Amino acid sequence: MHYRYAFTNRYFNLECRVKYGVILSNAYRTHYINELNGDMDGKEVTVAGWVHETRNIGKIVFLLVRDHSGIVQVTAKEGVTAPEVMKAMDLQKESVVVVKGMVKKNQQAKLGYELSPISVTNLNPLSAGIPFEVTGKVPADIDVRLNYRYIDLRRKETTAIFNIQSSILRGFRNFALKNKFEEIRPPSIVEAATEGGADLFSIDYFEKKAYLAQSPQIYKQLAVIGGMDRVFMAVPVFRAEKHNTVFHLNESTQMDIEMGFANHDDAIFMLKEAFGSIIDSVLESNKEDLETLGINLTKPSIDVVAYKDALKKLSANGSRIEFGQDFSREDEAILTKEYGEAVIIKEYPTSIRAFYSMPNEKDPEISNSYDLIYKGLEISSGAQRIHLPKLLEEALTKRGLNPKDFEFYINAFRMGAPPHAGWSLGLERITMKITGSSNIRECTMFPRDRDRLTP
Ligand code: AMO
Repeated sequence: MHYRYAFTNRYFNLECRVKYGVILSNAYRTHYINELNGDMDGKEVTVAGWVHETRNIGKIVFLLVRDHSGIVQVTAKEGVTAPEVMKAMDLQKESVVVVKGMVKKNQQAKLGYELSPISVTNLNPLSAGIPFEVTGKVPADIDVRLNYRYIDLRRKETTAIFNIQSSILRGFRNFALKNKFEEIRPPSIVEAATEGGADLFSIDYFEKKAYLAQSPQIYKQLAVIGGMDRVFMAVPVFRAEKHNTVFHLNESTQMDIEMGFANHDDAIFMLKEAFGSIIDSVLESNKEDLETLGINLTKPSIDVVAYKDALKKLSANGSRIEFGQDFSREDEAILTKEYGEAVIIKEYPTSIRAFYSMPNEKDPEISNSYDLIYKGLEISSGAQRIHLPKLLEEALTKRGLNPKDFEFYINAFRMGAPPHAGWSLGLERITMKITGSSNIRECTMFPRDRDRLTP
């Protein structure tokens, strides 16, 4: 179905087209640039976007106009184009314009057609210099790009990353909804730590001290104890980690689930499903974006390997790791080489996991915990939780923490808490690995790190 209805504003009098329920155009344009084609020869259209390139060779003036979907050449010729339109095309790069024109077949144009302009309107004349080339002809330093992220987003490589990130979130949601998880909104202002006390940002909360949440951990557990059974969320988390690495942010986004009446095997099964759904979503929606980034994305199979077995493989590969230690970056690279692009390592030593991780029934030295390592980086972490209050108190005491400080949390386990398990997938980390980015800041639209608080 293809409907038309009138949609006007004070500058333009255009028609808005709705196709398959999607509003394709609006008050400023009749078409997105990628909707144009040579078969529309002779048709009058209006496009809106930015001036990507300009070329003036006297009797002919070229503009390349870019919107988020593509680039079209606008060609004005003396004797054909009205003189005032030729004049209006004297524009600086990155000016924001509306071009009304006629589609013209032209074998010399890159796309086989171009626009012959009828009117060119500069919507907001530039009043400041553009800090770097968006065409990519002159590479710009990441810090400069981040300072002007709104300009950086006009580069198609940057747009590709965030288009892909949108599909990752959608893939996660698709997985969760398909498997009957309900979306919840945990608070970001909290009273206590969940992932260890040292890395919290403190804030003034009226007469009290409060903190920004390091993870939605407690709240997703409470939702399950409350009987919601399966919950999910994609939320910002805040960690005051002082180190400045290419894998860490001080504000990141976690995609989490928690499920009731479940153990670690149930949660690992769901983690595989979620990962598969995310890769499918990107493969379905981002062919051009992957091409732009030069990425050949495939959906890997995922082995599940016990920590103890992984240690043997690592030792055979020359690693000095011993039981009770976490994997180094080098170890993670070896594991990827040995087990393939994606591998889940389970049953980590209890001593190196968060206090809420359930010790294994047969061997309490190991826990019912797991990580997903993708292309050499931990992108997800989870565990079956301790749902027995006595065991929870013991786990806290073993780590030198005072159970009294966790009274509100432990109390919830005294009132009918079922066994439960869950995990968290780091949005920026998985984006990093899917897009082949070497710095996590590339995959965060407005990153927060040790030195960056703006824009
Ligand atoms: P964890 O602390 O391992 O687990 O975090 C889960 C995932 O979040 C990502 N991540 C980060 N990404 C960028 N910068 C950081 N500073 C950062 N820290 C973590 C990683 C990591 O795998 N509550 C548990 C999860 C659970 O058990 O459900 C937790 O937060 O991809």
